Amino acid sequence: MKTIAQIREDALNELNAAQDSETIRNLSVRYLGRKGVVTQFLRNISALPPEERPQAGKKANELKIELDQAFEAALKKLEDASAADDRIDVSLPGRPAYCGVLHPLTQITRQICDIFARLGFDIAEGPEVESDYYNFEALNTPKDHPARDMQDTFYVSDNIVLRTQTSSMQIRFMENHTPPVRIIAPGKVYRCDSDITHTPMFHQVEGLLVDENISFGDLKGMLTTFVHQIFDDQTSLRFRPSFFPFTEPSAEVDILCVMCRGKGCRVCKQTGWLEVLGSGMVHPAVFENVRYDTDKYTGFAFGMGVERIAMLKYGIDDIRRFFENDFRFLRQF
Ligand code: 2NM
Repeated sequence: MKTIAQIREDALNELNAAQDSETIRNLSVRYLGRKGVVTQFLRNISALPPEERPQAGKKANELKIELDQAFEAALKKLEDASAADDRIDVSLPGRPAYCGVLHPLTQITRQICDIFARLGFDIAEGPEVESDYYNFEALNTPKDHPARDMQDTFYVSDNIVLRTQTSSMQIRFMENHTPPVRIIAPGKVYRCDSDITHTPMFHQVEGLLVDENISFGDLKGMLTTFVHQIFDDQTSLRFRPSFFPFTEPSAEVDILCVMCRGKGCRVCKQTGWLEVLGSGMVHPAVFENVRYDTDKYTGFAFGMGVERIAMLKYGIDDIRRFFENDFRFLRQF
């Protein structure tokens, strides 16, 4: 009898001290397993004097049930505690609430505008739904010009289009202001076009400077300064002859390929150069449309795609990234 009481006390003390389920399971094996202390005791009952056997057997069986229940209860208590831990792990770091950022196109538009603001340009903004007159006719773009085709321009009605360039704004401005004029027109423009470098809506900044004695040299100086500020002042650039209906002469501004530094690669289509701007001396026909004296005034104009500048500056190869609104992309700039 004394031994049973002793076994019980030892087992319960050890269970009390147990901290984890493995220790408890080991205790269970050690006391109640096939070779366990209680099991051995029951097996050895036959060695006791006959009159003690019934009582010893009864006590040992009771202890077996008591310990079994105690071990089970202790295991369940541990499991419940760890389940509670699964619900709230107070040691987990909090989820960060990211701060919003300016869209990369907003940032680049502002950088472009800031550079020209320091060069004395004012900002002129105007309608995106534009008349055929301001978008094409006043800009010396003839009726049979391919840009006026339904394939290239979004028509709202016969004489109303979504503007294909922001120069329409410059016509509006010139109608209401006499030279000197120094403006840039940033904003959205629309063309029926869609691939990895074209989206049906994109952003442009176009500039216009009109005064007495403005020459192609002024255009070159101004645009060289701009390119050196928006990229960096070591950037090589060239002026390449081109054509626009609203300028004569016209020139494309190229920078040395940022990827291969002029060696020729996939990005520059093996030419070593990347087109960044269109420009030219304003065509006299445009000035006549806004009643500027073509004997007195000359001017230059230029236009650039904001997406294109951003893609070259940041090495982005797909224009659609700008419009997917994936915060992982947008946050990088
Ligand atoms: C360009 C390229 C060359 C341009 C011309 C005018 C205006 F109104 F004066 F005629 N504004 N912008 C121009 C000239 C735009 O974009 C590629």
